[in-house]
Amino acid sequence: LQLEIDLRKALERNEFVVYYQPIISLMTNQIVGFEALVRWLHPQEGLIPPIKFIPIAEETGLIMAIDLCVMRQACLQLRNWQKEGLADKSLTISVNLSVKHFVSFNLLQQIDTILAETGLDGQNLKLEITESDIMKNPEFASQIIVQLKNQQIQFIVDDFGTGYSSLSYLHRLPIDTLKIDRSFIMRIGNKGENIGIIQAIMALANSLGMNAIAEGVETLEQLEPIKRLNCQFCQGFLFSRPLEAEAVRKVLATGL
Ligand code: G
Ligand code: G
Ligand code: MN
Ligand code: NA
Repeated sequence: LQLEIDLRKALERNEFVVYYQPIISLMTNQIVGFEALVRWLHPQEGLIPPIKFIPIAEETGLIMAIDLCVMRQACLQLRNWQKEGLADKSLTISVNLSVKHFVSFNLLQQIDTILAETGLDGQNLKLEITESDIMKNPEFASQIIVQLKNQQIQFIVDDFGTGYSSLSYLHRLPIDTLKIDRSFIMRIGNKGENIGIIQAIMALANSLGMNAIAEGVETLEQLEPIKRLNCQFCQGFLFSRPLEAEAVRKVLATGL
């Protein structure tokens, strides 16, 4: 309960900061976008990672305010990088949405408002929702995804491969990208493991006309098979950790 009170205070005091992790095209080796990742800059405790507060935020419903706060900051930030000439028109920002928020009735309106306030185009915003959250109610999820698609907003299925997708739904959803869960990338190179699951996800993505992002790539050994399987995008410590906005400015100006 104390944490809930603290989270409310943190929202009032704007203590949530956004870090940005580059997403790299494996065709061009260029940064094509960033994933926005929230941290809590606590006045006493310092930087607190999301695993420490997202679960309570979800239980208490505060997650919606946090998600919106992150979305607003991220959209504004990208718009400013565009204005400064640092980000070209195709660069995107991906924002995570928790399922409570995803199914809330006023999500579309809230996103509209943020885009209008920040001046960012819908085509520069992507939303990430986990596979398991989508599959909790795929019929409803598809309605929302279709409406967002009408506003040019693209969809990434996060943690793909861990959520028991109903393939009959997946092929009907206008989803842009499957993000291959980090656990599959981590196991590349382990004794007795192979890249079979990643290969299967790539085959699925290709046949559904979706792109794929390999998440959590830390080594060249992990990168090699991902490239060989023609995975389009990559995100991981090998290229960059999540960065503060100021560090992103440097990276956009001079490269990684
Ligand atoms: O940021 P880290 O690098 O520690 O992220 C840990 C987890 O927290 C990830 O599963 C990520 O999806 C989630 N997360 C990070 N930022 C946000 C956010 O703004 N909203 C929601 N709902 N989840 C987030
Ligand atoms: O939203 P999602 O669950 O996809 O959040 C991404 C999480 O993965 C964040 O916690 C981010 O910091 C983390 N991450 C990103 N790249 C790497 C990586 O290369 N290695 C590890 N261990 N974690 C990573
Ligand atoms: Mn994510
Ligand atoms: Na993930």
